[in-house]
Amino acid sequence: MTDKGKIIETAHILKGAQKLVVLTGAGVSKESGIPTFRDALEGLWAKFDPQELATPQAFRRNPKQVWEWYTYRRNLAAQAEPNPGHIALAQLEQYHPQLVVITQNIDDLHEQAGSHDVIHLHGKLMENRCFKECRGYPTIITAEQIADDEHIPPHCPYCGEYVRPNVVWFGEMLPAAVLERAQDLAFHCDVMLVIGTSGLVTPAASLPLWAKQQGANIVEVNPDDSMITRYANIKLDGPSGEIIPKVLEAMSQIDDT
Ligand code: BJW
Repeated sequence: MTDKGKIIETAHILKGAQKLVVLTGAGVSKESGIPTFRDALEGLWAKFDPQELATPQAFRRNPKQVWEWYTYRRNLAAQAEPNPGHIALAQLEQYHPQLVVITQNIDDLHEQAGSHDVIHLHGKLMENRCFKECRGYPTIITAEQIADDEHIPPHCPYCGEYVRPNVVWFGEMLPAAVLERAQDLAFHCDVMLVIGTSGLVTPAASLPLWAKQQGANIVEVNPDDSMITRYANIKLDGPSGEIIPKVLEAMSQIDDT
């Protein structure tokens, strides 16, 4: 099938979906200037493997280094704006007002683009919590609470332990309620649109597989092949900032009469 044919078929599948769910990964934010997790980071951080830094062990070993890595990424994210892929996904709500976007991303570009229901599987980059969870999980620490603490990383105002970003590192459980809701959506959708993920990291990578096992159509958007590609019903090759707006445009041209 031609690329145009695949876009049109995708438009029909998405428009006809009873329960559409979107799963996104780092690729959807790449055109906003946020490097994907497995892209080599540039400059100062190029010599570090992100998989070595995103762990509680790394934070215990070298809290300053991990904190500074997140500061670098927070600065990048603060300058980033939603790209046409985020915006087109938010506009999908005109066809599916209850649309849920399940994202592995810790940025808030889906929300900035106007998506109303976004599930963050791996937490939120701009939030902090106590490393000891001294007041229960999660012990969120606001920016005001650490504004006067110049130490890197700052200290928890309740117990004095270090403060860490409110994200999910390797070897940590995903927040139970968040994972349960995502699993439920995967089990009950009839179409899952999977965008910009390598599909290497579980349990997020299992969501499209569970959906597929329940009979859902899987549509993937990714310029490269991923762990999802082999069982996707349709694979759209290309950057999401180009592909998703084209799908939305094709949806608008479907005659409903
Ligand atoms: C485009 C594009 C464009 C480019 N348009 N697309 C062995 C030992 C220990 C643990 C494990 C183990 N084996 C398995 C595990 C479990 C582990 C895991 O999966 N590890 C794998 C690496 C093997 N998972 C966990 O530990 C999870 N917890 C858990 O399972 O708890 C139970 C348990 C505990 C202990 C032991 C076993 C089980 C937690 C996972 C947390 C992941 N956290 C991170 C960091 C978040 C904070 C941060 O960002 O700093 O989340 S890791 C990182 O990967 C980040 C991402 O959300 C996640 C997924 O990455 P994603 O989004 O797929 O990005 P990339 O970069 O991989 O891919 C980008 C894609 O975009 C590519 O395909 C490009 O082609 C594409 N692309 N441009 C569209 N323009």
